[in-house]
Amino acid sequence: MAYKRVLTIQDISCVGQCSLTVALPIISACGVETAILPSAVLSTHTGGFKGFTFRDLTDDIPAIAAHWRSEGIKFDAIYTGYLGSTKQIDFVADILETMGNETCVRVIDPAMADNGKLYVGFDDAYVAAMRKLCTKADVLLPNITEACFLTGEEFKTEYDRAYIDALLEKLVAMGVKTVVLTGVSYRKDKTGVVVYDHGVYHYYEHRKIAKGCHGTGDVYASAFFGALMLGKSLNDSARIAADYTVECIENTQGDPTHWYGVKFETALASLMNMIHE
Ligand code: PXL
Repeated sequence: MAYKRVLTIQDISCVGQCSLTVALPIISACGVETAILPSAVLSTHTGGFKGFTFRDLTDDIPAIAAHWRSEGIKFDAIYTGYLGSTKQIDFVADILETMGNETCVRVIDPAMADNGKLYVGFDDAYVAAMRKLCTKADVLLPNITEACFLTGEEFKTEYDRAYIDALLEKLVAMGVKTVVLTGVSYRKDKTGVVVYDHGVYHYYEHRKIAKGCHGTGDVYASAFFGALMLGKSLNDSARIAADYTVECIENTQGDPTHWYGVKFETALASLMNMIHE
């Protein structure tokens, strides 16, 4: 497998085990050179800490991209996550269009919502900009809440296959090639991930351990992306990332002081075994 250089664009939450502090170690551990573009710097993530700081890096992005262009830097893949502002999304769209090489794979996690609600600080304008960005995705990685915000479908906690099919079809109608939809639960104590690739539906079901663990979307997306970069198929990458994320949650369960993220470091060895199988 050729050595790959990828770019990931998301925030640095200094404390909280999400976004870049998760993506960089996981993707690097997969053996992939990982360049980063921080969208913002926060003292912590926004999901439960009070009084966090927020430094928006939107205005730094054009100069960073211009420098990379002058150096002739291109990427084999680009993976975007939590972005810092509505204006920034336009800059990120430009990077997605111009900074990839000919075979560049563009993976977008529209990290903006969970459990039926937008994250603190996001509004309808942000959702509209994210909707536009998502049309550029080769692989889109939403949870059900994000899929609802992107498509205008009603958010439901109980649903059937027809509801999920409608979400997937609407996302594809936006121009997305492949959707990896996380947190799809058809029965008690189980959840799973749907890979919808060019109209073909594939479901990987796994145990549901705890409800809504923080940062698991980023852990999942990073492991999925790392596995995909190593040449694993979409379905295998989705399964490996799910098994890894479940193990991270298991290793965190029972520690009430660790409410803000998952101990993803403790399961990296398992992830390595799975991706090198
Ligand atoms: O895990 C998603 C995420 C990333 N970055 C920041 C967040 C969140 C979720 O709340 O607040 C800053």
